[in-house]
Amino acid sequence: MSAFVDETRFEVRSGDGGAGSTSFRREKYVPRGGPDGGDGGKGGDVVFITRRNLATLAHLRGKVLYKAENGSNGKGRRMHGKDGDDMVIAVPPGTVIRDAESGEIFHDFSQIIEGENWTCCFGGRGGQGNWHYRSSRNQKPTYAQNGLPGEGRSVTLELALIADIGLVGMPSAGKSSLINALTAAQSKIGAYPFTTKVPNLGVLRRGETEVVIADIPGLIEGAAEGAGLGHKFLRHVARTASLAYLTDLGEDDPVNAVHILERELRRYDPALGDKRRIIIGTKADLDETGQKQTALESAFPDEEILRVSVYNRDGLGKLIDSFIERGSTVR
Ligand SMILES: Nc1nc2c(ncn2[C@@H]2O[C@H](COP(=O)(O)OP(=O)(O)OP(=O)(O)O)[C@@H](O)[C@H]2O)c(=O)[nH]1
Ligand SMILES: [Mg+2]
Repeated sequence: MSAFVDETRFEVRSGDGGAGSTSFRREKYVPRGGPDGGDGGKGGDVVFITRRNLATLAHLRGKVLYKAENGSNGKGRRMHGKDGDDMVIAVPPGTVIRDAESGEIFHDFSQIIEGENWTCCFGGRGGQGNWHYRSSRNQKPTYAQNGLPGEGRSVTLELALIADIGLVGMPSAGKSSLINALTAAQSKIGAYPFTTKVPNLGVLRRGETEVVIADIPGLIEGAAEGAGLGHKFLRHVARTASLAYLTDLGEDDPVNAVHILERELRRYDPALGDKRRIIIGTKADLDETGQKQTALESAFPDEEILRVSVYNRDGLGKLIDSFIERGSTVR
């Protein structure tokens, strides 16, 4: 399996236009033929295109320049030079292309669509051959146009997974256990923090409804300053319709964990803190008396709070109902 790459940078360059030709007819018995230089071919474009079978940017890693082909030069007998081939770069849906220097977004493939394309650099136009420059005053033009150069750009590609519900929580809150219980995902589970190093997607299905769930690495206080794995993975939940805040009912203070999470989300992007949310008390089997759950309910009286144990499957049915009801809102 290829490594998960969700950010990469490289140069792109479209092809130069081919030069127009300076040529004169050479025919038997016609000593001084007229101009017949053909036009140069157009340089190839650089085009990004979405492919749904791609899940990462790993296939683009390591190469520093993607260049389209140059147009060929024009030739005698008014022959047009061949246009250069386009450089077509396949990316997964969810890829954001930015100017590597300014950070400005050039294009955002924000929909799950196969074959959406965007031209990043247009190839240079081919030059006109001397045939175009003939006139009554100049029947022997020795001038032909050069092709226009292609354009170059430095781009950064970022992949933001597209999901309906994002699971956020402290390390070991039980995010991966939950996505594995709900979907066919096989996210790694471990009794140590930061088991999950890369985001995982899973699809929860009931009848016609599909809900895409994203499991992302754990967040800790100070993630915005880079603590733990930092908060860059939050880009993967930036576009979800809802967030599920997972808080471990086996811990001393599940209420405070929710506050810490919300704070870290807001520090990354205030809009994340404002997203629709559902609070899920995990590891309900460790809260035998229900005391932790009660604390959550009184701290967030107006919110939807669920309680789940992946160990004894307690509360899973209700949670599935709730996730399905939020439904697939992306597509
Ligand atoms: N008792 C109990 N333990 C659970 C439950 N769900 C998960 N665990 C345990 O909690 C630990 C952490 O689970 P993970 O699913 O890896 O947690 P995570 O939130 O994905 O953790 P990171 O990827 O490190 O952020 C593992 O040892 C799990 O077996 C549960 O319902 N009850
Ligand atoms: Mg995990």
